[in-house]
Amino acid sequence: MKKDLEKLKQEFEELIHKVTDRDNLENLKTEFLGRKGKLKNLLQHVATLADEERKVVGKIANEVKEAIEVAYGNKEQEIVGSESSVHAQREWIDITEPGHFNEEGHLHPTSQAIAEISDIFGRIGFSAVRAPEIDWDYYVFESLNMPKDHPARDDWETFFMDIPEAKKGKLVLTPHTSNSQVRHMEEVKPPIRMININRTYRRQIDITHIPMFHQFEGLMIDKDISVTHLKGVLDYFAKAFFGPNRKTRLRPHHFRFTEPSFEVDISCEVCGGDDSGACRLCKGGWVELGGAGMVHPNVLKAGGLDPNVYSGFAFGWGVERTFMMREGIKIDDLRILYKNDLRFVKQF
Ligand code: FA5
Repeated sequence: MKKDLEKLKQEFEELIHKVTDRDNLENLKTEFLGRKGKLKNLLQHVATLADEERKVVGKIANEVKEAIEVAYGNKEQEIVGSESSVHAQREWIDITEPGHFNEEGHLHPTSQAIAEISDIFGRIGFSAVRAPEIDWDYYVFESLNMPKDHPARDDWETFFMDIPEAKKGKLVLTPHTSNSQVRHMEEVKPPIRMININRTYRRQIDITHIPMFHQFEGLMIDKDISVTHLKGVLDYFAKAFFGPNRKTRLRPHHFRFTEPSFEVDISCEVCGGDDSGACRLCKGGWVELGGAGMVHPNVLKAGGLDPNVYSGFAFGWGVERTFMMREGIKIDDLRILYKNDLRFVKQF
């Protein structure tokens, strides 16, 4: 039996040598040390041996069992070690390698311009308001002293909603932001300093016109407001937005809702205001940005204000045109702003 035990130990040691994974290791251990294993099997007649011999065999059996357990333990360590090194190799990361960054978007140039315009006017106390983008004919035209036959009220210029007329007329996709004027006067009493920036719509499309564009409307009303204040505010804006060397010019014009009315020009960034006509961009030193004027007495009345007490000015400029005239922008076709071409948008 001693020999058999020795052989068993040797057999185990030979077999364990070839084992490379946990499952086979466990199976081998069960095969030798399990309840129905080889060692138990070998020792089943030990009780029939004489006392002396039983002690010796029992001692050897314990030594064999211990040796098998030690060999098992060592193998287990070995397998765990090799498993973790395989794992480490598979999962290896180079912490010095530069990471992958998600591309960060940014605001569209028009939105950037809107934020900047609001901020510039905010600094001189103009509070931002938001008049409806779809509004009644009354606020868009009628209350602004525009007669029924005014060309802007024609279907070819303005988008009218296809729904029945109500008390304040048809519903209109606002073709300008001036609908904010009487709306604001109805809500707030002077002194008024407001800026309304919104989307506007017209039936126009070419290199300087788009059907959906943005305007910013400024309105200031108080006692003794004059053209000088208008000029001061516009100059302040031009210098803040375009830079200290730019100037504005008021050119006589006609709007139904202002009297007197002006077109506002900005000195050309390319020639710096050269009036010789040599500049290819502006042909005279100035570029038109929008309209302005002193609020018409009829508009003040529509807003519930007495024109003998109050006066004010208003202006309405295109955001896209204003942005386009910024130093270094050099956009020669306004439509590119809304073509969703990332190569263009990413430049700003
Ligand atoms: C008006 O819309 C007046 N409401 C402006 C105003 C307000 C005058 C307050 C007096 C007092 P006008 O139609 O000129 O004016 O448009 C003003 C500006 O909007 C233009 O100078 C231009 O910058 C911009 N604009 C007009 N139509 C378009 C268009 N289709 N695409 C892009 N910008 C446009």
